[in-house]
Amino acid sequence: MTAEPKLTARQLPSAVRRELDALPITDVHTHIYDPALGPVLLWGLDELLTYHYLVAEVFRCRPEMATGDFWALSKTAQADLIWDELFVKRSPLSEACRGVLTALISIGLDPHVRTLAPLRRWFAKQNARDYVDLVFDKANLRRVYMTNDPFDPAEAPGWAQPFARDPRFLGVLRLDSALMNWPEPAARLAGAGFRVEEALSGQTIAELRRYLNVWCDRFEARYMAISLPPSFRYPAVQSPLTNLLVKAVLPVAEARGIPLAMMIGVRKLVNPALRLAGDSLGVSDVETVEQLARDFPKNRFLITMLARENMHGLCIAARKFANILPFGCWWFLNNPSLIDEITRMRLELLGLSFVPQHSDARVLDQLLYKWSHSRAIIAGVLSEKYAGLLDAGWAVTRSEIRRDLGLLLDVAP
Ligand code: RAT
Ligand code: ZN
Repeated sequence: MTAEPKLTARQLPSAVRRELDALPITDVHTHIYDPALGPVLLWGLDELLTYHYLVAEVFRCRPEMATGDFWALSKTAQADLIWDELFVKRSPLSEACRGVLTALISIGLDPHVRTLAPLRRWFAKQNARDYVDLVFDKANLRRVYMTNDPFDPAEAPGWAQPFARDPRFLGVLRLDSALMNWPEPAARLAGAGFRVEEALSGQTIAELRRYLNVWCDRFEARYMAISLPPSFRYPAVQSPLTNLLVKAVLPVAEARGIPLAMMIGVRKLVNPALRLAGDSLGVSDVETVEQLARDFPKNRFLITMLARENMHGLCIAARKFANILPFGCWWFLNNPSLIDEITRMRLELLGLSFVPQHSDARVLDQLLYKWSHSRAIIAGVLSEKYAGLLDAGWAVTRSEIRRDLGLLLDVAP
């Protein structure tokens, strides 16, 4: 048997790139759905163009446009307007715009059009199930984690009856609708048959745990997830949210052996008129994450934060607590320059013990660009890091690179 050849410095970049392109990825956070759940799975041209990242950008081109006038348009008319403003009248240089081009080109469509009619004709011939296969194949994905919310009116009907699950779509119980802004969710939970009261009595906590277990069972949830404001603190005796997390969520997560994903740093609806596009960010408290990890050593925490300023602190927290797993470059951090910086920093501080990226795709088609853009950056950063090993006198083979990439991007946390 001949030993596997060691890669030279010249061979490294293309070897890393090829291995990463060939790796079927596990996408740990998306907003796309098993096609059996019906219309909650968004896909196609008009959804792609009315993505809230692009909605925010169109208002920058048309500051005089009343938000109400935009929302009054049909989805098709909104997409036409976005195409005209962001792709026809100016070059589509932003990351969200570039993504649309990558997505269209990767399925063989020519985006050099002034009106969308020719592209719409192609999409009109597709059906959701076949399109899922096409996108998974082109983006080379093994599986994606959904964001499942029992109170989402678009999603809930799909779960009313059992159905044959597509094993590529893993369940995640999203907690925001049951926990945030307490006591608002109390009536919602009570309406769903859980005997909760506004006061956090023993019965309320017990019933909330029952809710979590019922829905983790129904979704076959691989983790629970919540998005949190920058003001989130633990310990915080007076905070209903912190109390609910500590008394209801963490015990259930521990008993089920599943992690809790905390996505920290969102300031919801700073501009409510922009709806989904109206959220902003703030610097969050890394000490809170450390204290939770220390006080709940049997729980596992998947953590992502929205502020660039938190990225270094989160790496250090993960070095101190093995039950913290940093994941992804979330939302406003999902841009090439920032993915490059954050991935570099995480590799330097954490080796291979983090999840470099998730897509956060809200529209199936976005998987086509979010992953190809991220693969390119991650491959570039890794090539440099392997080159550093060669400089130090260490040898690297293709199969070692393949193994390492799997540890980063094909994990089911
Ligand atoms: O990135 C996004 O699309 C955000 O609107 C959110 O979905 C965020 O990722 C979240 O899961 O709360
Ligand atoms: Zn998300």
